[in-house]
Amino acid sequence: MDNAVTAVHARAILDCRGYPTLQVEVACGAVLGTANVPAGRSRGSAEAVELRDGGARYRGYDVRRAVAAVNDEIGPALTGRDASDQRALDAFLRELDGTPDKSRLGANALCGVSLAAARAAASVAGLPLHRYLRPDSRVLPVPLINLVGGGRLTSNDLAFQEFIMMPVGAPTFAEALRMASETHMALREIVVARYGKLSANTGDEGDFATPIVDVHEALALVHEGVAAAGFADQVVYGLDCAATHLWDAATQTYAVSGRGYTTEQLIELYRELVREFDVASIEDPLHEDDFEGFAELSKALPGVQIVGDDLLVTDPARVRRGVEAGAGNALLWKVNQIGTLTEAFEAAEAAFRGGWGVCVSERSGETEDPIIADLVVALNAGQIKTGSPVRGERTAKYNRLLQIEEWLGADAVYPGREFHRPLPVMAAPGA
Ligand code: 2PG
Ligand code: MG
Repeated sequence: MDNAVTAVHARAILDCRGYPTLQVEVACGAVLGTANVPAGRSRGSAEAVELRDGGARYRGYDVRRAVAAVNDEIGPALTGRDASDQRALDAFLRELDGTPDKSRLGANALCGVSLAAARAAASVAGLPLHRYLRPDSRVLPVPLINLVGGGRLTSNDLAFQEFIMMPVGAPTFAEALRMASETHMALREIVVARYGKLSANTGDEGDFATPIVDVHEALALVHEGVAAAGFADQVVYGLDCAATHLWDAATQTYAVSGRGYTTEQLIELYRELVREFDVASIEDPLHEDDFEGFAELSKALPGVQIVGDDLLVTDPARVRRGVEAGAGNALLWKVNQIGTLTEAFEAAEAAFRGGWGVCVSERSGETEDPIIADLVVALNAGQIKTGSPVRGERTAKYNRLLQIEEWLGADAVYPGREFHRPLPVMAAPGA
């Protein structure tokens, strides 16, 4: 069998923040599939457990235990298994781990093996990964470009984590990316002129970490950059509020722009921002356990995409609960939140079946691995969030999408303003 796993190996490498993470290789004979594991910082508490060592090395962030889990336990157990049967392989990984949250072997260990196996199987088949996973995939994503940042991913006092432009008026992905790049350039000039040279420092995703406190001012700044670049009528806006990290359970309020907001007041603030700016997508507007609040907000803002990240953590069960409760209308999709490719595809399928959108996402701690570019095309998801169009770990994804778009040629579809249109239900890989 050409697809039989013959060896599995993991090593520690560095992510874009300089923290250790895993690189995993799965070999099927002479063919090698490699994948790097990303890491979040602004995480949901229901995410699968990422194994870190504690102790002194790398200030506790070392991943020697997860590396050993792959090299000493997962690798030998996987040898001889079929890398092209992703479902069976992922089910085996889950059984081997044996815990509901993947805390024994580590979701980082499992995720690296799951993704590297898919890559190995695609290489054996002689296909690019997106084609291997879905032969009919052809939808390029609208990029959700994080231009101004706050929250946990920067060092300023802005509450919401990401202020996003969405180049929905572009005819192709390549043109959307040009618009994003030219806007980033224009915005830098505005930021330097208004807030001073040091203010052009960037956050973890290449977004500007300007010393802004007021969320209106941050959205206005993004809009100003877009307008200065000449794209005002071709762009809509998005937010990732990451509200879990603004929530104070004791006072039942959110800390935004220097004051406390009740849930009702925060919903009113979103209404205001949607009225004032062309906001088309809001991620994690409320904290990670507030399914009812998400449902209320979705009713209050018809036509706006309400995305669950920390709320749903790419967990099929939580996505189904969200769909039933009407708690939003889109899933933020991150494989390492759940740990295996099969479960992540199941989560996307549950979202699609519910008529929801799916936005494929990077983590703030990324590497140069562009795998999510192939995965977003494989899902026909139509949306990707992978930071500003700068820094190698972000441009790796954008550049891979340029390559795929060119390969697809006339078959490529850029969904533009239809980014949230419910798409055909996708079968999980290996189905
Ligand atoms: C988010 C992400 C990525 P992290 O909240 O959506 O933008 O952050 O990877 O730190 O969870
Ligand atoms: Mg988020």
